[in-house]
Amino acid sequence: MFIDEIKVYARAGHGGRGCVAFRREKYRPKGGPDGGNGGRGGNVILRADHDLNNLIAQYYQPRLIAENGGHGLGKGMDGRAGKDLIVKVPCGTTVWQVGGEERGAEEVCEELPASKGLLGTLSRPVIRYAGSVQALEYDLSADTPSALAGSRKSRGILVTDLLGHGQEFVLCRGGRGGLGNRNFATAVRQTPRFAQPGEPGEEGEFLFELRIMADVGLVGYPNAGKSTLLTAISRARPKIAPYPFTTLHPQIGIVEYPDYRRLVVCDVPGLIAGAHQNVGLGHAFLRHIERCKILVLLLDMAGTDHRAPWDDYHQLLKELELYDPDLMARPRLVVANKLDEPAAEENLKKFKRRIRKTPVLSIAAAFGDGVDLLKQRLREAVEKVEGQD
Ligand SMILES: Nc1nc2c(ncn2[C@@H]2O[C@H](COP(=O)(O)OP(=O)(O)OP(=O)(O)O)[C@@H](O)[C@H]2O)c(=O)[nH]1
Ligand SMILES: [Mg+2]
Repeated sequence: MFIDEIKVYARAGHGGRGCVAFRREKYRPKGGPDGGNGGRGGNVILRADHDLNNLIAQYYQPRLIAENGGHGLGKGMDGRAGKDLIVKVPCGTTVWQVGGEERGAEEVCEELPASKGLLGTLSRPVIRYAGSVQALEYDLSADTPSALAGSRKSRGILVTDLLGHGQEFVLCRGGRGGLGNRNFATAVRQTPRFAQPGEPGEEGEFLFELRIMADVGLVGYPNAGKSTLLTAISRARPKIAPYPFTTLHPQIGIVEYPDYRRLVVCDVPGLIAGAHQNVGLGHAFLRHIERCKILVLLLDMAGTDHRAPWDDYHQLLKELELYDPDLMARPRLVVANKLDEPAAEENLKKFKRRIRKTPVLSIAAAFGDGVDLLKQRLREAVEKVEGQD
């Protein structure tokens, strides 16, 4: 199963209660207050991991709840801190806060109800969820590809975008532990019979959205031979069949070069006219090409499905533009496939005549013809993009 979008509930651990206790010991009458402090609650931390390629773990475990802090105890014993919950997510995961209107830090402040025997209010107001505050502080331009920033429709409040392997983000902060009664002893109040309760941990509902971070995105009509090409240039073995929509989920392949340079290539399901409006397999998978450094437009030059390649070309560009106009600025290679078929030669001539300025690379993916040159071109194009960054 391939999951690229999932809603989760996250809650950090609550802080432990402070303790009300008095020292009892032989020969030490009225030993004074010695209630320990509560431990802090565990944080919910997201960590990007390049070994993962989809959000299946969150599909099976959509509630991310960190451990609570331990309560304080007598004899001055502090509660233990709650363990942080580290959640691994694939690189390229964007986190949105959902299910709550945008709130400022002041508005989410909330005081604990006063209760008998406890310190009525905390000195610091409790913040239920301060995620929106973190989101505001997050600098989009710092580590997000410029092509991404601003191009997406909002899906809530953007909380974070995890790109590089090992990048971490504290999604929900654990509550602080309450202070034990020994902290409240003064010269005039030597037996404080109250302690602080712990703060609640932050909580919220979030949408995790994965946009695969590949170097090259393969775009084309169904049956154009995208999966065949991926098989020819990498060790990936996606399903190949002579009917449309064989590929239902994005597939990843690694192209290796003799000098150990590697490129990540992403084969997405076929695009058809109206895909941006959810026709065919829809536009859900189109998000996976948003972060590709270059795009390969693969055309079936033999017209096996009785379509003209130049119509396909214009339609593909139109769909990409309608989905996200920024994609038009992305460097792209136009590749003509199935050149082994008799009709392809003639079509290629016509195609080149109609689309004059665009260079076209011709291959026969099923037979490996022209594939080495294509690999070279892919590398050059990717390195050019990387050089500009
Ligand atoms: N003659 C010829 N057939 C090819 C070539 N490349 C792919 N095919 C055939 O085209 C058909 C479709 O290939 P796929 O690789 O599954 O196409 P796809 O673009 O991944 O299709 P979807 O996953 O449905 O979007 C298969 O029957 C392949 O054998 C080629 O270079 N020459
Ligand atoms: Mg395919």
